[in-house]
Amino acid sequence: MASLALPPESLHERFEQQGYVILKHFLEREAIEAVKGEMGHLVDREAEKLLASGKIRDPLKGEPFETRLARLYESCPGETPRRYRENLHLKGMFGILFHPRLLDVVETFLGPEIRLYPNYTVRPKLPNDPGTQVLWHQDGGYTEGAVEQLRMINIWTPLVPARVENGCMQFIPGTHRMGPVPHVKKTHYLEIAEEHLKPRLNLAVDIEADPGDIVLFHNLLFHYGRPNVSRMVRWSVDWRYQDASQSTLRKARGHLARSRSQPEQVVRDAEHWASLSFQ
Ligand SMILES: O=C(O)CCC(=O)C(=O)O
Repeated sequence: MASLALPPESLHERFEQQGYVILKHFLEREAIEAVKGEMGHLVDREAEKLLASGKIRDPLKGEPFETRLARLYESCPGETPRRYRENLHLKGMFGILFHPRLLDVVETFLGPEIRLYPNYTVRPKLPNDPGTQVLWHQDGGYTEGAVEQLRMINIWTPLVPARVENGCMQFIPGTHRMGPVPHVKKTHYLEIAEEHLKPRLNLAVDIEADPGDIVLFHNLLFHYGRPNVSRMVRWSVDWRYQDASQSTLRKARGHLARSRSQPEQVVRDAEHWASLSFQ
């Protein structure tokens, strides 16, 4: 595990310029394994459901984490889970969502009142599955209101190596400075309106990353997940922090991750997190 490669000023400068920064080898192995363990349990439950409904005969218990979910749904591809969110109140998620060193970095951007924004997701991006292939968007495109005023930092981290072949993300550097742009509804996801996207697509960069790497990006940065043309599930986690003194601009309020003004409201530990629910 490495310490920060760049001092906070350079991180901020790069974030302001490009709209993202990557912290290599940031998370400890145990934190990642804890998330994978929880996801393994969720996949066990998927297998039990498929077994009970007669859609599979073998729950594939020995199949590796990287491929099991895809193999389980081979016979019913239209029914694959797209994401896990409401069911992430699990002890093993606490270590990354409330990671102290990550919150230290986030605090240098947002100040001491930090909310875990009510948009935290584990994505099993399945091979050749349009339902899990997120289209070009700004995160702010999914929120109504004055999104340009939201003081937020988005976080993305892979649970398996994310490469071009299995659908790593792409970013268009600098696009966060354009402010919010219109999005159009497509079958599964919103997409940035063509007149804003097309002239900039040639500037897109691949964000290949390994487990342990943390990608911080701006709420208005143009980004998408490439198609997964491998045989592997590209598992990843994305979540967001916000200045807790602001409104979320959503019905849900999220959870306090750090606070000097209301320390008693902060999520304390893994047991506390697991006792709470999505809100
Ligand atoms: O993981 C992906 O492919 C897309 C994630 C994403 O769009 C996000 O974190 O906002």
